Amino acid sequence: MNPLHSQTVLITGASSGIGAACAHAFAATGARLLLAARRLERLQALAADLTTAGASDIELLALDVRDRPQVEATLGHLPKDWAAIDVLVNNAGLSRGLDKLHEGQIADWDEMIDTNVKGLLYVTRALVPGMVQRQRGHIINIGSIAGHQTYPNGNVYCATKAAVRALTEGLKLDLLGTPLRVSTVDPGLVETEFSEVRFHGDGDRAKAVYQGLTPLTPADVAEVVMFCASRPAHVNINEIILMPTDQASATLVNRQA
Ligand code: NDP
Ligand code: 8X3
Repeated sequence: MNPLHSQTVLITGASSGIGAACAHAFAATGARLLLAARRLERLQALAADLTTAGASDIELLALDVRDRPQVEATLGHLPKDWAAIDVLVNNAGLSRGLDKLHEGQIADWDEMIDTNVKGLLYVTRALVPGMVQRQRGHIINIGSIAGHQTYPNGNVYCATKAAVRALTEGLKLDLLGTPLRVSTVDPGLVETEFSEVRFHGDGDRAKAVYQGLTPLTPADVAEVVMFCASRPAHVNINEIILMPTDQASATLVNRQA
């Protein structure tokens, strides 16, 4: 039987892209899924698809990871059967804008920092104590190549992903001596709604990001998340960077005209 069968997996940002792909991948192992995001209707549609594909144990959480009281109330009072989370996928995140730092929109910065850094921290702080108490658990953060290499105009988004990298490392250090595992999966270009969100709904600009190259798919990333989650208990995958074959660094891509 798959080692993830019947394990309880919480995925933040499950309503789209990489998070939704992770939901499909974990569902295929027979895992029990707690799917969280702000757009409940999207989660309901995803749950319907997963159920059609054979999944049965799914719980949905309308959750804004930026809202600390909501995170604490929701994750602190999960239904009894759902409280013992085995795998946490901290995926909720976004970029807003692509501007020079000195010309950036402060509202964009706040949204990225509140979501990618503070939101990830709130969720982690709410769930890891239970994992420590149970002496069981795996935290898988979705970082980015942007956390390793800062690119022009990426400033604050890159800083949030550098923070995710530091927090992953810090959590691993702080959990030494427990059986808990901590990983970060750090992709390059993945075609999702990411760029549409970054460009505030400008679909043409978003499409251009992936034009002329073959980007990663959300399923490619989910496969790597599954690899981390399915190692034997004594193996901790600390960090994986993956990028399209058409990408060599945060800024260098091979585009066909
Ligand atoms: P999508 O825009 O497709 O998905 C983002 C997800 O995050 C959505 O489900 C969204 O749900 C959720 N989310 C955003 N803000 C919040 C919030 N405040 N509270 C709860 N959920 C939230 O993009 P991706 O799938 O690409 O992004 C997923 C992760 O992958 C992000 O952390 C991103 O930084 C990272 N990443 C993406 C790459 C890419 O090229 N696409 C590359 C490297 C990393 P909802 O709006 O319903 O709340
Ligand atoms: C998303 C990948 O390179 O657009 O984290 O920042 S990138």
